[in-house]
Amino acid sequence: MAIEKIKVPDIGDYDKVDVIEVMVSVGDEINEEDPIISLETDKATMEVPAPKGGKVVAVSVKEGDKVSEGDILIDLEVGGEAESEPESEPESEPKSEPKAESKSGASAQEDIVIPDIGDYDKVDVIEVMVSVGDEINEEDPLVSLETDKATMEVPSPKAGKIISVSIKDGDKVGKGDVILKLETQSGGSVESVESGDSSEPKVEKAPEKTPEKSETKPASSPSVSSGSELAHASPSIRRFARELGTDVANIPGSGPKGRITQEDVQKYVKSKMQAIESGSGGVVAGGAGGAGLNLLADPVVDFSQFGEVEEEKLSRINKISAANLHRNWVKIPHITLFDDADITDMDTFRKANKQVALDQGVKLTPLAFIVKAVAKALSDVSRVNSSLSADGESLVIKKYINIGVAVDTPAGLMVPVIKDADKKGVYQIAKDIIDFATRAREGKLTGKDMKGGTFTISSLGGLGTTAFTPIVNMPEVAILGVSKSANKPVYIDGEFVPRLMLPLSLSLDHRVIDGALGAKFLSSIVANLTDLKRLIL
Ligand code: CAO
Repeated sequence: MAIEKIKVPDIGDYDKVDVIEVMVSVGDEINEEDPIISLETDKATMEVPAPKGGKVVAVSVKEGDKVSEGDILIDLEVGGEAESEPESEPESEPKSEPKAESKSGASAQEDIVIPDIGDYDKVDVIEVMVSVGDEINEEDPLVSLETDKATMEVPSPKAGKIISVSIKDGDKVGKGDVILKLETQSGGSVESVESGDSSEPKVEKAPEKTPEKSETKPASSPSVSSGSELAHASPSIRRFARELGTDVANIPGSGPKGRITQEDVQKYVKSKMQAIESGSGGVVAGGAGGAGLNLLADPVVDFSQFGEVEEEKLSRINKISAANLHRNWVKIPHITLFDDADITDMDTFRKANKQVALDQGVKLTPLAFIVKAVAKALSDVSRVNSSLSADGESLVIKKYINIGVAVDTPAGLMVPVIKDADKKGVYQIAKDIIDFATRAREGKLTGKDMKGGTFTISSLGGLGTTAFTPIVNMPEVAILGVSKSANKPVYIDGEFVPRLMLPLSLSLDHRVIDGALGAKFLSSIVANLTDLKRLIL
């Protein structure tokens, strides 16, 4: 056994690149090529694969770090003898493959490599268009590469059957790197073949990224699309779209950074055909029909003509949560139920224990009790603790109860998750909330802290509000909004008495939970908060 330090490989010209995800933890057994971390530059997202398999014994980076070539990522315990230079060479040279005998008319295997791509050293692979087993013709596109100035396709210099593919989306490649191994029928040279004699990669100008400020999108274009010249699509996808008689400008991309894939083109054309068949032809692309999501394009307004303005860049978290909230708002048919919980007794109990808790370093706010009450309600009404399966065919009911708590931070909203909330006491939950809120505000939460939630609570109780309509945090199916408690007159036994009432707002995914079940669940939370003794049942 030997310990090897796995470092950041050559990542081109970039220095101090954002770590957006760490995919391994101490104790993980990983295989060669398993992704270790995901990095993001302003132009691309790339994964760093493990150069060999082994057991992770230390992880030196976390999400939010910035790393450069040579920085240590993990310590890996690998089998066999320690190497004299215990540093991995992550971007290893293409291994020299046993070369096939050259027999005229017999099959031979050839490495197809990246041809001369001009002045570029390492460029991004944005799309690998072939897979093992594919039969390809000469000139068929193999990969699409992207520099900051151009997108280019590398065509195959020969016809044959693909035996193996050595690169994947997100890799960086340079002249001579092996793309794939091809079994050809003609035999001939078994040398590594630069992709095409005539094979200058086909270059297409990279999309201009900044639209004209004054440009106004036609009302007919869906807001998710940008103009043809702005669409993020490789030359072959543009050609494919043209062949089907459509324009990439109309097609929303589902690939990384909104890239348009072949499947996107097919889906778009299919939806147009269906619209035509159903008599609403053309509506999908916009028009006055009002069907579907034929939204008007966002208005482009020069606000400075009306007064002084200041532009503030959105943080990465702002942008990620905006995209998630938008999807959740559009895709989930929401209903929101409201109720007030009488927390008079709970608050008396909380206040009586506040100092005791403080002596143990715990600030006891109503939220810890609310988390506990919700955990109990989730175990009693388990359908709420579920997610729709990706194919929409079934409901996945989770046997664990992990409650996310929305935390307001200077960088935006974050949702750390209190794991196994049903098994924890109120003190422990309060501790978790303080720990998460502190780390969230210091930007120290890890990806793991925010994963695995089964339900979310968003509390504005410390700030105010009497009610609000929170947005369900997909793939969860419900979220509880908590507003500020207030003393209100409640009619009990023939007279009005002052009681401390806590307003609750429960938003539901109506595809999964109907109003009756939602009301049952909300009543259960209210009952748990009103009578804390229920929590020990
Ligand atoms: N009613 C009345 N008072 C409340 C209350 C409620 N529902 N909830 C909290 N309070 C009180 C607390 O007791 C505390 O008072 P004291 O300091 O006198 O004890 C005060 O309000 C502040 O509480 P807090 O906010 O520090 O603590 P918390 O446990 O209630 O919440 C956290 C922690 C991290 C959830 C909260 O600080 C936060 O970030 N909330 C924002 C959530 C958010 O933005 N949601 C998104 C809404 S939709 O976009």
